[in-house]
Amino acid sequence: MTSRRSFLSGAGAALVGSALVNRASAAAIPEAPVHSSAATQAPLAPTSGRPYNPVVTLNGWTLPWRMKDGVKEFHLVAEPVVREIAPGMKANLWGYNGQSPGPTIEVVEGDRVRIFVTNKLPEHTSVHWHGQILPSGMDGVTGLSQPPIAPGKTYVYEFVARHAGTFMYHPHADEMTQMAMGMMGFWVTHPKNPRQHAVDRDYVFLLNAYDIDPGSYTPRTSTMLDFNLWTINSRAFPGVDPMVARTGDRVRIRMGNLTMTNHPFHIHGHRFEVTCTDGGFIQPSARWPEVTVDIGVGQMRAIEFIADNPGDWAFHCHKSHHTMNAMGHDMPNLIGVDHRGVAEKIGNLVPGYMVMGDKGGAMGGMKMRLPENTLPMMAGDGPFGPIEMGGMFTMLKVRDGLARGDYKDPGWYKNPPGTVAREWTGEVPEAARATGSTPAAHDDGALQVRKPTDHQHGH
Ligand SMILES: [Cu+2]
Repeated sequence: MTSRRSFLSGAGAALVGSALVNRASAAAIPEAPVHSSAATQAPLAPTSGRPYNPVVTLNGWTLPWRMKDGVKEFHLVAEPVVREIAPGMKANLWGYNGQSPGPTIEVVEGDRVRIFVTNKLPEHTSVHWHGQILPSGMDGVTGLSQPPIAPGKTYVYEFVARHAGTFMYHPHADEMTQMAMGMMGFWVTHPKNPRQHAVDRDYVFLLNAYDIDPGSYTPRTSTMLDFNLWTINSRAFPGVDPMVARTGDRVRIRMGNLTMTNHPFHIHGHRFEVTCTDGGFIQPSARWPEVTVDIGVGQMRAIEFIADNPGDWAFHCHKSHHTMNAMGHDMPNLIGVDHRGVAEKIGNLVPGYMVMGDKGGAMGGMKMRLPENTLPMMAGDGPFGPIEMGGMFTMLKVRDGLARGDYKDPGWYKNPPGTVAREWTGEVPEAARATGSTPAAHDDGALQVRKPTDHQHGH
């Protein structure tokens, strides 16, 4: 009886105590906003702290904060999420605050930042603030700079964002698994002076890759190189939103690479300069023009250009396998093989079988039967037919007279009359061909074609 009474009073005390703790912690820890959609959200204009020009996260969003005694407070929740990779395919990933990648964090040079990290994963985690110059104990490397954040626990990080630039965050805990599951987010530290490095439109995204077997939902986490989904912010084209600009806008695109290989990103119709890396902004005198920038593993690059060429321009990784979705890999090469009737016969035995490089790459237009939850290898539809692209591909859409802050997809470009490549219906002269075996070709020092069966002639 006595023990029962003391048990009850003890339990009551514990209840009162935990209620107090909950009230206290509600004040101590800011709310953790959650986002479930993969649509690009409007830039989040700052409502407290120093002014800055916000970025636009492609198919993502910026994490709201609260000011507390002059400190910017954020709350990240590491948790399992469902991400739509593109219409028709969803993946079971891990991320932050409802999505993978997690929300973009935007602060201003000199800000004191406090970030609460709650772990709702089934295993321990940590967060590393890639590129930040901070105290060693805030660097987020499990075992080296801090103990692991156990499931259910909340840790707090605090440091000053010391220099303006382009950064990211990701776990330094069971990385092979956690990065392969999509745990990462973008971080932008804006310059103290909002006029410094100012642009009209500032887009950000991370490059990631997944290995999700056709017909399944969860990435294989032990894959080292042979990924089958190459993604921009965990979206594959045609799931990647276009980047929109008004003619004459100065545009910045910031990209970070958290895959296992490099990605040479290429722009059409424009030239750019690399203006910022994860080490900070580059002096104008040290920049040079490019149309492709290689983004190495673990690197970030920001490019800038004037969008002075109206149109719909491809913007993509130049590795052709990285603009393919899952079905593009491990296919036999049957170019030149006479397979009349064969494809149909094999197709009956092997669903999804198709012939590559035949009939002018009919892949994009072919409506093949796919396993559930599987993207066609290249799927985008354009104004002139299938775009025959997937993966790390999107578009820059430049239009005259857009309003400032208008990021809506303007639809397809209306080309001025006479400016579209067209079929030639006139006479087609015979194409000149070099045979390579004429004496003239030798004398010119032109390309010599060695013909192994021809040894008895010449020489
Ligand atoms: Cu690539």
